[in-house]
Amino acid sequence: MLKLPDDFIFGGATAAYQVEGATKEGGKGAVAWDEFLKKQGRFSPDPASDFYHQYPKDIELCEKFGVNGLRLSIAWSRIFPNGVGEVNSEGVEFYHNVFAECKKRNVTPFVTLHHFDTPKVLFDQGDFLNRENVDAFVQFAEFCFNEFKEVHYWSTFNEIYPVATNQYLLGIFPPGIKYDFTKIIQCLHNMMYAHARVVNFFKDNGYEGEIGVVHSLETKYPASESAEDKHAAFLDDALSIRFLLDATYLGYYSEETISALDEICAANHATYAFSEDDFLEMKKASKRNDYLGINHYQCHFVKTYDGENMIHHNGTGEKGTSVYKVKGIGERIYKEGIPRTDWDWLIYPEGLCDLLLRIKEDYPHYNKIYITENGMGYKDEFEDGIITDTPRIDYLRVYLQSLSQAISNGVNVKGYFLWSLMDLFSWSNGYNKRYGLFYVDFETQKRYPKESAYWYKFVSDTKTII
Ligand code: BGP
Repeated sequence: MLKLPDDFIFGGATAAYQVEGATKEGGKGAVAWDEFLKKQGRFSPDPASDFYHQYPKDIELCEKFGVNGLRLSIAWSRIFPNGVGEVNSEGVEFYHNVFAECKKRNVTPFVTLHHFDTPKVLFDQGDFLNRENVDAFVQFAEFCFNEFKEVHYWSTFNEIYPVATNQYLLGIFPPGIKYDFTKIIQCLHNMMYAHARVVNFFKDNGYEGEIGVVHSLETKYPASESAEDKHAAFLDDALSIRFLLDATYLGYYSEETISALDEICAANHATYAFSEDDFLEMKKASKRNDYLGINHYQCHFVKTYDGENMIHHNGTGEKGTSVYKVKGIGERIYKEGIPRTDWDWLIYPEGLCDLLLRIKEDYPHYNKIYITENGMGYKDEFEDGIITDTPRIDYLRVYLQSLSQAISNGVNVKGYFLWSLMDLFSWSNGYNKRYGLFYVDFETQKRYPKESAYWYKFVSDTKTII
C-alpha cells in the first residue's frame, strides 16, 4: 500500500463565489458573474453552499474528517466593492472570522486572491486586458497582506489559462467572447505580469509567509505517433502549460513557446506585443515563487486539425457532447479505453505523474508543489442521507497513487486539496455537477458526509492510500 509523507496536507478546496452565496449581503460589491448568470437563467450563485453563514459548521467538518488545510479565496468585491477605494469593513471582518475558526479547528488556510471574480466595475473596464486593473489588483493584494496577518499561504491567481480561454475562446465565462486569440494572449500575459508584480511586492516588503500561483495544468498527449499529431499536442501544450510555466519560472517566453504562439496567431489572425519592462518584473519574480499550485483533473489527446474553430462545452453532463477543434492548434479527441466522466473529462491518472516529473525536469527551481485542485464531478445519489460515491473514491485513489509515484521519483509535493470540500456551484455547469466530500442539500443547507469523506479521513489519518 502506498504511503504519503507524514507532514502532508490533506486539504479541501473552495472558491468564494462558488460557496459563499450572500452575493448581495454584507456590503459586497457586484461581479460580472451576477449579471451573466441572471441573463443565462440556468442557475443562480445564491445561495450556493451558504458558506457565508455556514462556515463554522464547514470548518468543524474539516477537523472531524481529517481535512487539515482549507483552500479558499477572498472575494475582492467583499473587501473593495468597487475594486478600489473604499473598504467594506463587514467583508474584512467576515474573513477574519473565517480565519479564526480555521485556527480553532487546526485547519491551515491557503488563500487565493483572485478566483474568477474581478469586481464588476473593473471587469467592465476590460478586466485584465486593461493594465490599470493590474495596479488595482496589486493594491488589493497589499491590503490583504497588511490586514490578514493570520494567513501564511497566499496565491495570487487561480487558473490564468481558464480565465483567458473561458472568457475569450469558449465564451462560457463573462464577457462571453469566442475565438479571440489576441485577447487570450494579452490576458494570459497581463495576468502573469500582475502575478509577478504581487510576488515582488510581497518579497520586497518582507511579508512573512509564502506566495505562489495556482495554474490549471492538464497534460497533453498526441493522439497518435504521427508527426502531425505530435505537433498539435506541442501547440496545445505550448499555450496552456508552457506559456504559464515559462512566465512563472523563467520570467520570459522560451523560443519554443514563441514559435507556437506565432503559429497559433497566424492561423487565427491574432497579434501580440509584450513590453521588455514586463519581462524585467517577471524575471525578478521568477526566482521568488515559494510554491506552485497545480489544479489537475484530466488530460487531453490531441490530433491535427485544419478546419474552422468549433467548440461545444459540455456543461450539462450529457456524455459525448463536447467538441474541441481549434484552428492553429488541434482537436482534442476521446481515446478508446480511457474512461471519462459525464462531462467528458478523461480519467487518466498517469497524466499527473508525467506532469510533475516534467516540471521537475524543465523548471528545477520550482521549489515545492501543492495539488490545489483534483476531484471528480459526479451526479451523486442521495438515499436517505447515504451517499455512496464509489466512482469518486476510485478516481481519488488512482490520482493519489500517481501523485505518490511522482513523490517517490523526487518531486517535492507537500499537499493535496480535494476539489471540493463540500458540494458547491460550478460556474458553467450549475448544481448537478457535484464534487464535495460533503453532500449539500441546497434547500436546507444541511451537510451529509459522503462515503468518500470517510475514505479521505482514513487516508489522512494513516497517510495510506487504500
Ligand atoms: C477549476 C476551478 C474551480 C472549479 C473546478 C471544477 O477550473 O478552479 O473553480 O470550478 O475547476 O470545474 P467545473 O466546475 O467546471 O467542473
